[in-house]
Amino acid sequence: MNAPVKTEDAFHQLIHENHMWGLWEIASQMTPHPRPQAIPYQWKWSLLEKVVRQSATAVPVGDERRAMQLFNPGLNGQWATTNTLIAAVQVLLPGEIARAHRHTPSAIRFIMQGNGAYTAVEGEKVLMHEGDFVLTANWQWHDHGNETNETVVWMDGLDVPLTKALDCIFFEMHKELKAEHAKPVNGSKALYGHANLAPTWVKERPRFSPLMIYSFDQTMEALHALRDRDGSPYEGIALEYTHPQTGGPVMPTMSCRIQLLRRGEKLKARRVTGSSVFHVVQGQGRTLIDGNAFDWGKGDIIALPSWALHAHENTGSGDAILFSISDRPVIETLGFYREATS
Ligand code: GTQ
Ligand code: FE2
Repeated sequence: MNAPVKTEDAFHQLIHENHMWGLWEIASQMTPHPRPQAIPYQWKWSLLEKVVRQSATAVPVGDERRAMQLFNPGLNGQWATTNTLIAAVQVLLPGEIARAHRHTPSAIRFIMQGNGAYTAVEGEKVLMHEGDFVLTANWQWHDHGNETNETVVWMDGLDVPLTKALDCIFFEMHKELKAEHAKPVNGSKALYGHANLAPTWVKERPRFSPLMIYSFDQTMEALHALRDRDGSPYEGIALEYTHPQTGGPVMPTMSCRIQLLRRGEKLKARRVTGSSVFHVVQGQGRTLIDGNAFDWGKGDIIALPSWALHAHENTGSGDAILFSISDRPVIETLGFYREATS
């Protein structure tokens, strides 16, 4: 090892004053492996529920959505749950409408509570029920409405921090409260929601999945059809929601998954490049992340930074089901994907 370079002299003062730094001063940033600023962190449903309930009376649903954004404590107040993803919990009371708008960050929703509210995407009402997974891709008009008698709560996931890092954020408010809902209700499900049967007259091949809703019934059917398999030693019976035309991820920036951990199942530890956010759909368990135990139950949301060693375990008396979003498609496209088991 060479002796450390002295950096407090007149020469270094000169370069710093003129917005220059020597590589010898900052070389420690070229770390041997990722060192995320985001930390592993868990938001418990008991807390989320209280906050969501209070938000419903504390703030009206005005032009902005009533969505509680989950800020990672390691990211100094940035609008980010991990370095690339933001997760939020949104609540819509009976009769409420969230104004139509569009933005370049892509969004997904996972319905936590309540049935029958809608997101209208590009003029198509998508009716949502518990456990459904819903898409609002890059630059698509969307408004949310609750024409039912129950409060609905869902998790939002967006690629906001990534879009911001790339300086590609655009946003536009619609001049109307509701965009025109001219298309058939749940039309994308009729067109693309039947495995292995695709409409021959449709020529568009969008970069995002043209299927706007993946219903919980179909998801559970798929998981249970595979419950006697070994699955992955790291993820259990894990399925990716796919783009029906390409078989790839639902969006260019986000991969979304659902995984079943059977009673007593204890998965092996692994680290991967890229960050994710988990949401507990059902059951109880424990995830060890870099040596810290996170005990989870239904409704909890957990941030998992890049390269954190993690292992999931079902500690409950029945199945456990985890939904997750990650930036994997970006990582893979750019050639950065790596994994390690220690
Ligand atoms: O529901 O359209 O959590 O635009 C953040 C930004 C939700 C939404 C969020 C949004 C939305
Ligand atoms: Fe939005």
